Amino acid sequence: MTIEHKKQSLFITLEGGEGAGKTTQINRLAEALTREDYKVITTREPGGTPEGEKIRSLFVRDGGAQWSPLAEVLLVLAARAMHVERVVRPALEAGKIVLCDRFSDSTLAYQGYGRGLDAQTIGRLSQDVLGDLRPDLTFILDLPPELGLSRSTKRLAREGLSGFEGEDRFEKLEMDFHHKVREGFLMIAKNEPERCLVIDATVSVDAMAGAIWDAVRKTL
Ligand code: Z5A
Repeated sequence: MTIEHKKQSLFITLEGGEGAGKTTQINRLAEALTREDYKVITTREPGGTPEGEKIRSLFVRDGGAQWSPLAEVLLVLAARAMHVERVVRPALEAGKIVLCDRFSDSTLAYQGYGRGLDAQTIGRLSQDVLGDLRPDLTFILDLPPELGLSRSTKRLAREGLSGFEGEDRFEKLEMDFHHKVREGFLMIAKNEPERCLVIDATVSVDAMAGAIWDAVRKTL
């Protein structure tokens, strides 16, 4: 017997500060959609392709690099160009639901609001990479940075990933930076309420998954 998968192309992104629960919620959402016979792919940025994962290593590891904000944008856009062309667009064209852990809102929140690069520059540089591609639905997982950082630092330590080889370059930035990033995400949500939904990330994993699932069901 062949299983008929439901065809629906939908691009959903999860955004938010460190340790907000994006990976946990993407996995929960992918399970829920798969149970309903949707074809789903999960992916992430920076990364999502072998080339993008190489850029990710440069980008998130604390190897002593002092990237300027503009250089950070160019790095993430190089990874995004590969990701959009090789993974996101083909999956959407094949009628799949794409669940992406961070996307273009992270660039505006981190390099724009966080590091101070102006939004026009980010928008101009992003134009050729994105074309007309925009997420259909974006969940902004919101929590105080102190709580998120304590969760992600514990996870990195548990997995033995802190230190020189760990993905902890951003975790090490000062608290003021993380507050600016949080405000940036909330501003993005305020400016685009039809696309973005803010999810309280201080509540339980189940409560968050329920709120996300309700919104996705309405969109399907
Ligand atoms: N970055 C950028 O600057 N510009 C860009 O354009 C892009 C990215 C695309 C890597 O991202 C870095 O890249 C990021 C921004 C920058 N900065 N950093 N670092 P990342 O997504 O890999 O980094 P992250 O946000 O630190 O990921 P994370 O630590 O894996 O967090 P998460 O995916 O949001 O959370 P999680 O892994 O699902 O959960 C973290 C821990 O909390 C884990 O132990 C869970 O079991 C626990 N958890 C999850 N949910 C809950 C709830 N509800 N209650 C209690 N505990 C929970």
